Amino acid sequence: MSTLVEFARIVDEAARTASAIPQLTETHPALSAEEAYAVQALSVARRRTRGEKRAGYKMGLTSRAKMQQVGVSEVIWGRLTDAMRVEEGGELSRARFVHPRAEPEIAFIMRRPLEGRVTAAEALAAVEAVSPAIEIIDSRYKDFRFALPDVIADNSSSSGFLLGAWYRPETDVANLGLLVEVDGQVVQVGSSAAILGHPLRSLVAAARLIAAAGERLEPGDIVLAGGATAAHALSPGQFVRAEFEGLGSVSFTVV
Ligand code: 0L1
Ligand code: MG
Repeated sequence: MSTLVEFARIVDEAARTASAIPQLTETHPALSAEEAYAVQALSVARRRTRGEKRAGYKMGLTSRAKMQQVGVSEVIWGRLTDAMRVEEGGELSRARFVHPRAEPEIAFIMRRPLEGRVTAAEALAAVEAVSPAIEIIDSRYKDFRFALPDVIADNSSSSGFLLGAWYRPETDVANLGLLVEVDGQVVQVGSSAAILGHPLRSLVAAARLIAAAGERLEPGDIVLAGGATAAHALSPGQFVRAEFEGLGSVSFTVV
């Protein structure tokens, strides 16, 4: 069995059983980003064989603060499946994750295919609607610590997402104020402009980066544009609510 196939099994099992694992780069420091994306594809293929369906993509490390934290200047991406979706206003089981965190995002749903190097106008023309969203990230690595190839292999920490109401694609999402509350206390305040200066830039990057892996955005795909604030750690009993200027709110309870 090749090393990449074995790595895919390891990260997939860690996600499936909510078990923390050592970083892959501890034993394989030369693991490249390209190899890590191959591991990601193989691990998501394992989910697909268990019946999970393609739901779209997530963009990660889209804010300067997060890039600096991991020491990179390029955004990363991961794949979404239908099993990661959590109903807006519903419950999120803490037991399904290793150390989950929530971050407010803007989501796009695609109307037309989008592929390769595109302009912001071309990207917008391919969008069916935009919505406020929350991403649940969960690194499967011990202590939420990893090098860039580790996190890419681990599906860029993708583990869950919630979507709010859908709005027309021309809705201005460039610089919307937003906040995250836990049990009524504000824990994060920010702006959608933290997402690469404009969430649409993240969609442009998604089309380009995904094409490098031989894939494209398809009609019906959801694209999570990236975190607009730091991610907040989740514990059972919390009621989490993200409020977006002009777009309403997205909420869930951790059980
Ligand atoms: O969605 C994100 O920006 C997270 C990407 C991976 C890094 C992390 O898990 O914090
Ligand atoms: Mg995110």
